[in-house]
Amino acid sequence: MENFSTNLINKLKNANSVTVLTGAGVSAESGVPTFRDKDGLWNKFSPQDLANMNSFLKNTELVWEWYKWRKNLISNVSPNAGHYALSEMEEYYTNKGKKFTLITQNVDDLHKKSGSKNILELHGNIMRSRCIKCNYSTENMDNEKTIPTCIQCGNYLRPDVVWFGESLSEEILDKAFEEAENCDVFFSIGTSSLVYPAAMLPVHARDEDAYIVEINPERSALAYLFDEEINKKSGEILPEIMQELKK
Ligand code: BJW
Ligand code: ZN
Repeated sequence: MENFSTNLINKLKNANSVTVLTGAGVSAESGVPTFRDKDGLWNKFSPQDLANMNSFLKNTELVWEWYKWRKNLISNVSPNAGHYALSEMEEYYTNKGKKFTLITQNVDDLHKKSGSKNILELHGNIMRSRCIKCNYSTENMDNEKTIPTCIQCGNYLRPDVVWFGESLSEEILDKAFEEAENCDVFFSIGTSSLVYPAAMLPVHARDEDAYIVEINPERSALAYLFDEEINKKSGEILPEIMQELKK
């Protein structure tokens, strides 16, 4: 148990509500590249270059090529021990009649696939596409087409994710802030804490006196804020935390 404090386990045992924010690092051990990785196939483009509407309108084929590559990669990987530990944590609290909320910035389906239920997807879901004109939404786009189009109106489909400069769903974001502000323990796991408004969530949790914990092998941009920093991989640490919690 040298990787985390007994204080954390005590807080978790006494918590009535636990909120977790995850980022790309949680899926890294499943083989999904993170956004700011140095060695990805796409590292000549930063997410800022690709994940915005201007790029989509200017370089539609390139942006779709990137998304199709990622969709394909994501469909072929499985959740890792970190995802499973989080779904076990949800079960642990809900079985006790307590609250557990998982807020994710990830657009992959790995939390769902590992059995988590109460998930707030802040940045959408890559498996869904929607029409840029009529908003028709579908999970079954025509993968053969270089640029998939809407079966209702013929306009371009786009991935149903949140790009830079776009607003997050107000309903999901309000709920995320509410759960951050009303929890006893807040985890920020596998995120660089560079992208807003998600990066504000631990700040709000701390302001409302939650015990805030970061799990990340590297220190994030906001590491200094946290009550406890666990500089290890989530797939290694989360199962250990669950094991202690269940004792
Ligand atoms: C491990 C690990 C292991 C590795 N275990 N860990 C100035 C101030 C404040 C805000 C802004 C600003 N200028 C502009 C903005 C707004 C902008 C923003 O935040 N920009 C910043 C870059 C400065 N935000 C927005 O535009 C948002 N919308 C918005 O604010 O609306 C209002 C508005 C409207 C108009 C104008 C201005 C404001 C929208 C943000 C949407 C982000 N979208 C993306 C793409 C989603 C679709 C897709 O997937 O394609 O979301 S970008 C990308 O970043 C993706 C991620 O969800 C997000 C966060 O990345 P994440 O998850 O943190 O990944 P990484 O790669 O950064 O980090 C991985 C971490 O894991 C690392 O730390 C590793 O160490 C760690 N790790 N292995 C645990 N095994
Ligand atoms: Zn349409």
